[in-house]
Amino acid sequence: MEMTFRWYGDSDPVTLDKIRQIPGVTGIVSAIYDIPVGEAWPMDKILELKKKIEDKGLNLSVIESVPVHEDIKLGKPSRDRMIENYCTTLRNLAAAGVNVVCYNFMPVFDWTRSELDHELADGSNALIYVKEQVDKMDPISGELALPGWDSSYTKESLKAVFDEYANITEEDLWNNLKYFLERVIKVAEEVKVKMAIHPDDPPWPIFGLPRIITSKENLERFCKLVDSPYNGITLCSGSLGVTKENDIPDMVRYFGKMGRIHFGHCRNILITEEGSFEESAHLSSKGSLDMREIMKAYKEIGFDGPIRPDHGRMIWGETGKPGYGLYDRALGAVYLNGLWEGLE
Ligand code: CS2
Ligand code: MN
Repeated sequence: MEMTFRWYGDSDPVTLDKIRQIPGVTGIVSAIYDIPVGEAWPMDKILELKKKIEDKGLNLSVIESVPVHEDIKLGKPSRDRMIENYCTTLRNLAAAGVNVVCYNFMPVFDWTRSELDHELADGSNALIYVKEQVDKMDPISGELALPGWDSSYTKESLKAVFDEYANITEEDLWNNLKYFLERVIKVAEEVKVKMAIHPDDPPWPIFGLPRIITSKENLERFCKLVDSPYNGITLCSGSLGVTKENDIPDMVRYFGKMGRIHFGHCRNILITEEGSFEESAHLSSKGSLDMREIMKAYKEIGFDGPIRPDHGRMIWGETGKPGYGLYDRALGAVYLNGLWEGLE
């Protein structure tokens, strides 16, 4: 297992100099943020990113994410050109020595929460999801924005994309995902890049938009869409773990033994009531997931890929990108490393 940490590039207040002082973190998870979704990532930008990271003694272990253009998810005719570009990016990443790529297939929105700085009992601030509040949110009012979301939408373009999704069923989304994978995995195999889909967060349909990467059954279906070891998963415990039916250690063992887990996101969450949750500290006793059992499952499958702590709370007065401060994620990394060492 390689412990990694997400870095949002030069504008990230959590600098590489800080990250490299976290004991046991050797890998960086990053991306190129200034290329429009759907365009190919040029070689020089990839090499520049890699050099910055390696100059600090760290590895560029994972790209999170190479985003999938909405036209691909919608199955529009323009998707062929976008998929072509996606394949070029994979070839370029491989040529630069990067071999794990994370992405997701969630329509329009990435992760969704109702509050980004909810104060927990200990005075720290966390992202939370309260079903009742999300149910009342109007995503096309133009007033909502979450850091995980594509900020390039205007009120009008958001309305337009919602209209397009009105005709897309879950089965359509499965078909569009299959179409994408059939083309991309062929290239991934050729250049040896492990593709790792991130589960939907939360793992249920939101704002009337379909979501399919949500459960063991659906992940199994996903693996079979294109039955290749390069068609794999980012097993995100905090995304899948908010429904009790998703047994994370079981999923780690099951998909791990199939050789399909290429990246682990290890974070805890506290289910507060059905359909609602808080992002707790990583420690097992603070949330609903048994983190030791999860790490034990990774140990059992002989996992040697990258793992990262996921979102952290804001503690010790830190401010910054919600979920992506330094302190609580660093505690998470060290805690996960401690569990791992204890399981040796
Ligand atoms: C991440 C996602 O911050 C997060 O929750 O796990 O934004 C993740 O990067 C994407 O869903 C993967 O494409
Ligand atoms: Mn995640």
